[in-house]
Amino acid sequence: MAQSDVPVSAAAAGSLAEEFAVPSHVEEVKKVMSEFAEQHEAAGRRVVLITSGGTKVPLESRTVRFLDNFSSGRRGASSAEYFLDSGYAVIFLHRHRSLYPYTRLYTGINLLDSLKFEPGDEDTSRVLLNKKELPNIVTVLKRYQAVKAAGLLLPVEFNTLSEYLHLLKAAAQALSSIGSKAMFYLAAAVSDFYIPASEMPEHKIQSSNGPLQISMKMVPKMLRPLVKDWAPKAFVISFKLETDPSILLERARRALDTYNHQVVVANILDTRRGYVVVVTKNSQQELSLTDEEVQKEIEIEDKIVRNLLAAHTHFMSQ
Ligand code: 9Z3
Repeated sequence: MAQSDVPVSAAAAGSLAEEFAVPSHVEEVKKVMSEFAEQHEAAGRRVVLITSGGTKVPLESRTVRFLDNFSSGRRGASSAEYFLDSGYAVIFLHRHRSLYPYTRLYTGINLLDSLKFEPGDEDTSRVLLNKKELPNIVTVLKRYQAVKAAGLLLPVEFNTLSEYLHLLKAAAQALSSIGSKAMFYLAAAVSDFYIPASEMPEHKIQSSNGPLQISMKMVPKMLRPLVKDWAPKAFVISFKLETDPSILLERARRALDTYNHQVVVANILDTRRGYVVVVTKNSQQELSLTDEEVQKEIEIEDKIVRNLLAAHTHFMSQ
């Protein structure tokens, strides 16, 4: 959202716990993330935290309605696979039920249509899989199981904006111990607006009261304390989403100047599957897919991850 680069004071960022209820499991998840990062760093791996999916902002305490940010989670889920292929360990902080690495490839398919029941007695009845209905299932299953067996993927879920903010802070603190070997790949679509708990109606808003007018507050920008205080040595990438191409690059540059992180990946909603611009303080690189690449089912995330991997290596060497 365009207003999202309004700088927020340290005081506002510091009031996170006052403004947004702390989820009960956040300390426990932080410990798991710390152990994950340290274990993989000790094994010589880099660790990337990927955020993925859109946040949900409730309009009522007993929530019937909420404001949702658009994101299918595909960018985060497919990028996770390319990072895993490149030897990274991945913490996947994602919106509950948004697209997930590997299973994302089968979301359009009704699983029950690809199974066949072969009756027999208790010991011999079987369920068979029609491989044609699930393209590349054997290869994908092998990749998924190898990643699982090696403990390379740590999934963490969020639903609301509040959960997202607290878990991102916890993740940043958990990864600070591995310094520049940590990468933050912030692809989630995060709301810029919320209704403070003190101003939120408890019960369902009644339409009998007439048209609805809502006033929302600005969400504190997490990027500033993340880069400055929580994980100052990490390699940080944010995503900039716009619908108007004429303001995209200016917004991306402004975000870099404001937060002082390393990379902004800029994209336009309608063309995001085939075109992005990787913007750094002194460079600007367009990545796109040719018709031939689209035919071959090459994904833009493959190119984004390759580009960032090289940039991360360079960053670590400095
Ligand atoms: C993105 O721009 C992602 O690339 C998409 C991916 C959400 C467009 P999908 O999940 O889409 O594959 O369907 N993410 C960042 C969106 C965002 O809200 N950015 C804020 C902004 O642009 C900064 S944090 O102001």
